[in-house]
Order: sequence, then C-alpha cells, then structure tokens
Amino acid sequence: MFQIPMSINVTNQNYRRKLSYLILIIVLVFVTITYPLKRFYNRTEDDENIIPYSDQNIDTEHQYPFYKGCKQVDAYVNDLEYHKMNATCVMLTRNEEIEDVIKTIESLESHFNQWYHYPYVFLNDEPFTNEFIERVKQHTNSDVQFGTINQLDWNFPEEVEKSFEYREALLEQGDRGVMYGYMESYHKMCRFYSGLFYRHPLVRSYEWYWRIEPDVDFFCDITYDPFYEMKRHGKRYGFTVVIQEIYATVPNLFRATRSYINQNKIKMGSLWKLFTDTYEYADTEEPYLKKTVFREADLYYKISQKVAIDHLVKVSQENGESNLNDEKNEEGLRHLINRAQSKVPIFERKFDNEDYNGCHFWSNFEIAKRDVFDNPVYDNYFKHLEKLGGFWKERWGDAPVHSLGLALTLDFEQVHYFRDIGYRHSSLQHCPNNAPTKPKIPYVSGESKYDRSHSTLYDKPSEFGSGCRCQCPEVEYDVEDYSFPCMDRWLELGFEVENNFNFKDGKYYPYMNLSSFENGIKNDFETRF
Ligand SMILES: Nc1nc2c(ncn2[C@@H]2O[C@H](COP(=O)(O)OP(=O)(O)O)[C@@H](O)[C@H]2O)c(=O)[nH]1
Ligand SMILES: *[C@@H]1O[C@H](CO)[C@@H](O)[C@H](O)[C@H]1NC(C)=O
Ligand SMILES: *[C@@H]1O[C@H](CO)[C@@H](O)[C@H](O)[C@H]1NC(C)=O
Ligand SMILES: [Mg+2]
Repeated sequence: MFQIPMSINVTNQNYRRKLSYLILIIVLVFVTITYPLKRFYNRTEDDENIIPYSDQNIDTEHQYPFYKGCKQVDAYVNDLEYHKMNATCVMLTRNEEIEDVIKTIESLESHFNQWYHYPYVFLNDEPFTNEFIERVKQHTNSDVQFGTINQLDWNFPEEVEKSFEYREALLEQGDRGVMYGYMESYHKMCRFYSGLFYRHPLVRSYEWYWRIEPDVDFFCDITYDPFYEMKRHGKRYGFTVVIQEIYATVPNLFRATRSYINQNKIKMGSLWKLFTDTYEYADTEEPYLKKTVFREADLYYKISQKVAIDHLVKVSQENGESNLNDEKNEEGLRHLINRAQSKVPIFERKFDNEDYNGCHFWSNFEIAKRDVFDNPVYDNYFKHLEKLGGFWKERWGDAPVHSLGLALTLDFEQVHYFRDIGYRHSSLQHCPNNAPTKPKIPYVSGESKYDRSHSTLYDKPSEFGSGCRCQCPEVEYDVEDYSFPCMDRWLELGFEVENNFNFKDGKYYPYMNLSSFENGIKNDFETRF
C-alpha cells in the first residue's frame, strides 16, 4: 500500500515556488493556444508586460468596429445604398433633470446627431413642463416628442403597493444597503425599462432606438449611422459597457429566469454563454471533475492534478514503497493533499447546473432594434418576472433583466460592441484610442454651432485605435480594461465562435474531449521532469 512519507525533502516555500511556476507555465501555454488575448485586469506581478485590451487589436471574425476612424459624412449619406433608418433616441427622465438632459443632448448632437437628425422621444411618469419642453427644443433641430407614462403602467399593481410586504421589502433592502434598494422610484424605473418602454406608443412607432440618459458624455465623433450599420451587419443589439452586477440586487433573478426557460422550453441563443457558466462544460464521467469543473481555466488545473495523483497511485501500487525523491510523486502528493483539503465549492446562483456570472450590458446606453424586447418570448419573460415580484422584493435592474432576456433569443453574433464610441455614465467610462489618421478626413460641421474645424485638441492616433476625433478625459482606467470577468468573457466568446462554438438550441455541447485533453497533459507530465 501507498504510505504517506513523513518527511518530504523540500521546504514548503520551495514547493510553492515550483507550483507557481508550474501554474504560470500552464496558464501561458493555455492562453497562447486558446486565444491571443492577455487578461489585463487580473494580471499578477509576473505579467507586468501584459498590454491592456485598449491597446490591443481585439477584432474577430464577427466582432469589429463598423469603421475605424472618421467617415466623410456627406459621401456616406449620399451613397446610393444608404438610407436613413426608422429610429429614435429615447430618454426617460424627470422635469428637474433638465440641465443634465441638455448636457446629454449637446454631447450627442455635437458628436453625432448634427449630421443625422434622428428624432428624440422623452418619457416621464409625470407630464413634462412647458419649460422642460422649450429648453429641450432650443437644443436640437430634430423632431422631439414628449410622452407621459400612464400611472397604471408606471406603478406596481395596486394590491402590491398597498401591501405590508411591499413597504417592508423596500425598507429591508434599504437596511441591508442594497444599492438604491430603498428607493421606490428606482424600482419603478427598473421595472419600466425592463418590460414597458418598448411598448410605449411613441417608442413603438419606430423600429430602432438609441437609449440615452441625462448627464452622460460622448467623447468621439460618430460619423456613420449606427442604426444602418447594425442592420447591414445583421446586428440587433449594441452596447458600450459590459460589467458585473452587484449580486445583492438580483439574488433570485437567475432562478426566476431558469424557471421561465424550463416552463416554456426556451431554446436560448448562443449569447447565453456570455452570462452563464455550465457545470456540464466538460464531457466526463469522472465524478470529482463533474462537480468542480465549469470553466476551461479550471479544467487544465484539475486535470493536471488528476494526472499527477494518478501517477502517484500507480507508482505506489507498482512498487510498494515509492521513491520519495521522485519529483513527480511529490507533485502528486501535494495535489492529493490540496484536493483533499479543498471543498466542492458552493455556488449561490447555481440552478439547473448553471450559474449566472452577473455580467450584463450596461443598459443606460443601448442601440437596438425594438423587437429584441418587443416579442412574445421576452414579453412573457417580463410577465413571469413581474409575477414573482422581483422588481420590488429584490431590486432587479433593467440591465441584467435585458441581458438575460436578450440571451433567450439572440446569438452572440447578433450583438455588437461599439468599441469606437467613447462614453461616460456616472463614474465609469469607455473611451477608445483614435484610429490611425490616413487618409485625413476633414471635420465638416452639420450645424454651424458645432463648428470645430480648427480644433487641434484631439487625442493622438494609435495603431489599433478605432475612434474618430476622440478627446478622452484622463481617468485612471477604462472599463474595457477593468471589466473583469465580463469583457474577458466577451472576448473569449469572440474567439470561441471562430473555433467552433459549442452551443446550439439552448444547449451546451461538451467543449472539451476530456480523454484527448487528458492524454495531452499526461504526455507533458511524463516528459517534463
Ligand atoms: N420620469 C422618471 N424618470 C426616472 C425616475 N427615476 C429614474 N428615472 C430616469 O431613469 C434613468 C435612470 O435613472 P438614474 O437615476 O440615472 O439611474 P442610474 O443610471 O442607474 O444611476 C434616468 O434617465 C432617469 O432620468 C423617475 O422616478 N421618474
Ligand atoms: C416605423 O416603424 C414603425 C413600427 O414598425 C411603423 O409603424 C412606422 O410606420 C414606421 N415609420 C416610417 C416612417 O416608416
Ligand atoms: C475523445 O478522444 C478519445 C481519445 O483521443 C477518442 O477515443 C474518443 O472517441 C473521443 N470522443 C469523442 C466524443 O470525440
Ligand atoms: Mg443614470
């Protein structure tokens, strides 16, 4: 029988160093073979040279900016193929936010709409004041419409609002410090954007919309028509920021989503992979792996562990007392101890063998086709969520609801990352490098008040830049580089699509053939020392 040797002739430190080298090698090999991107956010001191995403070329076959750098607007618009789209800019807001509303309009007009003149729709749960309407009209030449949201739509059902549980739920979320949890109006806003905005008659009179908010900034010129390009490229939903939700706001959202999927036998689109981890990731009958492996990154470590332990067991069976100085045995032993000490992890969000990773597109910016939401699958999804009361029992945000809801029907390829659009909302921003500037496109204003043909303040161009005349404010970080794990996942998926995507009809296909994968690792192991 195998016996645990009482003294191992290496110090703990020595071992740790070896192990970290080993892991580093594994990670490096792994990263190089699977995709050429290096994670920036999660880098360690050893990875000082890793280049931030924002300075890399991250294009893949299906994901790339429609254009890099500026277009000549006149020529673009006069192209015979081009036609203006049935589209509008939509903002839900309150009268008292007028100054911030104007800031947004000026920014959007100056960087985009002075050339394209798409109309605006403003929505409010109260009537807009004349002052609000006049001020808005002073700041754009485009058509502007103002809509009031019916109180029956805006509020929760009367019996809910009258109930003790409703008040208590808001208070309790406040006490727990759930972000905006105590704010009744915020809950209503999230509910409205989750399930009602796309049914408002003013919004329904357009096919496409661009959602905007008060007090946001655009930093680059958008000299092409994003609606038209989306249509041309088969895209239906576009975003600028993908980020992780605060878990406390949505503890039961994923459970509710899974129950809707199960009841209605929904076959999700491949976008589902952006938001979920599956525990059926690897094709294996090995019980330990089945329980613990759900990401490619875990797979490599766990199988290496298994290979080393298998080796140890085999050697000890073959010659009773094993050679304690054999480094392979030593590694196996360490792994065995590690594995024995490690628990099968508990995942709070695991339902139906899946786990929501909390990622979502930030919905304060959306450019989309209205019917990505205005369709029976999504609409019934919203009704299902509404019935469960999560918009007040918890503080389900419209962003995670939109994202999971989109994934019920959309494939990854139908979503577009507007990498070239510089955008700030609250304290987060994404702002691209300017594209290389040849040929030089002169600035021609669409409206004289936006003339800046003599401006020289634009950021310097950069090799992999995509922006047009960006002026990015100096900030510590760009969300593109720091949105772990969501941007990483987004980019991984881009490469997975090229490498034969393993998702179809709402089901994962085992991505890894574990026997052949294991054989590869075994070979490495045997020849390594
Ligand atoms: N009419 C109206 N608009 C609201 C209300 N609450 C939020 N909004 C709007 O909904 C959007 C999101 O709200 P905001 O406070 O910016 O939330 P945040 O972006 O998540 O911090 C903004 O466009 C607000 O103007 C409300 O009670 N009434
Ligand atoms: C835009 O699309 C909406 C919804 O499909 C339709 O009702 C409307 O007539 C269209 N408007 C134009 C100008 O084509
Ligand atoms: C996986 O690989 C093994 C060994 O390389 C092979 O025998 C097996 O048929 C493969 N399984 C699948 C499902 O491809
Ligand atoms: Mg906001």
